[in-house]
Amino acid sequence: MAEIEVGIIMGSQSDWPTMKEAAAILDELEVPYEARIVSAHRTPDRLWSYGREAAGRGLKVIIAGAGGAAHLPGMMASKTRVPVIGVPIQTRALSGVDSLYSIVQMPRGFPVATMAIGAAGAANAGLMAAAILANDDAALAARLERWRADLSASIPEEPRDD
Ligand code: RP5
Repeated sequence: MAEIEVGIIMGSQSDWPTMKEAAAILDELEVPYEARIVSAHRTPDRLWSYGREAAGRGLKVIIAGAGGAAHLPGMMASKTRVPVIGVPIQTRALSGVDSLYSIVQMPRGFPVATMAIGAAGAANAGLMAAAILANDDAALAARLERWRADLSASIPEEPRDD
């Protein structure tokens, strides 16, 4: 079985419907991944050990989704040199702007590659992770090129009345 190089982590079970969008893209592109609940606030020790072990376990990219006071992506970035892609979960109270601001405004030295709020951001996180891995994987690069070409080909030139 292929080595797992992508970790999808999220602050809560309630984030999974959004984070599944990243998983679905990775499935389409045949990129193996693991998915874990790792909360910055509720399971800080789990966050610490995940971050401490990430590089040694061979992870190449971490996709981290969290909502509200969304400290998971930034804290993970502070704990590992493995690139972290942040996904702001769309919250009910503040529509995910809280999540976005919590994730995007990192201090110099500890970057998080922050995606759009919600499902589109999660899907793009999957694509971003695949693009990073594709730099060193010609077969994956070909699958990603095909995926992008198929998407372009699916867009009609003219709008239609439904
Ligand atoms: C964050 O709090 C999680 O990432 C989630 O988006 C949010 C709400 O979590 P639950 O109360 O639904 O478990 O830590």
